[in-house]
Amino acid sequence: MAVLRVRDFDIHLGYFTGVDQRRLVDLLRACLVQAPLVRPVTPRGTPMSVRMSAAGQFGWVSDRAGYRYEPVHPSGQPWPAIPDMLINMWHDLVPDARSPECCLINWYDATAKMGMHQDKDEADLSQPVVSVSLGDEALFRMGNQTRGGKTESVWLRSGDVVVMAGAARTTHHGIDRVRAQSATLLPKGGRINLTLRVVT
Ligand code: MD6
Ligand code: FE
Repeated sequence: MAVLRVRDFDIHLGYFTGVDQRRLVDLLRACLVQAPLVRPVTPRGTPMSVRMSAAGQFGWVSDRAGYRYEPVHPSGQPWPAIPDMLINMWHDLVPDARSPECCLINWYDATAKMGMHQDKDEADLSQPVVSVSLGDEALFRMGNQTRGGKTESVWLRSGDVVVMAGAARTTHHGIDRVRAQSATLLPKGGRINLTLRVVT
């Protein structure tokens, strides 16, 4: 399988086949029945454009009280288990890492985006983040350890998996835009991004 290396990010092109992607979407739908998507607000009260849920021991939550990992969904219910397909992918791609404790589920509609950021709310930044793209294509921008500077962008397609390890783990990155109706995986369109993380 082809691996594209851009600025320390390893992008595994087409890691999941079409059949696997459809199976994964079915498993995620079951997760979202137990832990429905919510639209988070930033600590300042601004609604984010993505909708979020999670699976695993922890989910990442943002509200007026701040950004943090929580062991339960805002409803008070525990998060569902991370599907085995994703656990197997994790151990295949990052065999030396600890087991993932969170699979963040982000749903992007055609207008959603994610500003440049670092993922730094986890206790052990030596552990990787692995990110799965499903559905519509998205323009993924990769920057630097500090804000600003030159960047490089790549269109992520359904089934692609990005490994953020080593220097890439703390590199700024974001999603500029989603290309509407560029995939048929999700009947109503949109994009699902899964990020698996070790939290503790
Ligand atoms: C992506 N996502 O959607 C990359 N980070 O391909 C992220 O970098 C990300 O979706 C933190 C929280 C949610 C995300
Ligand atoms: Fe991120």
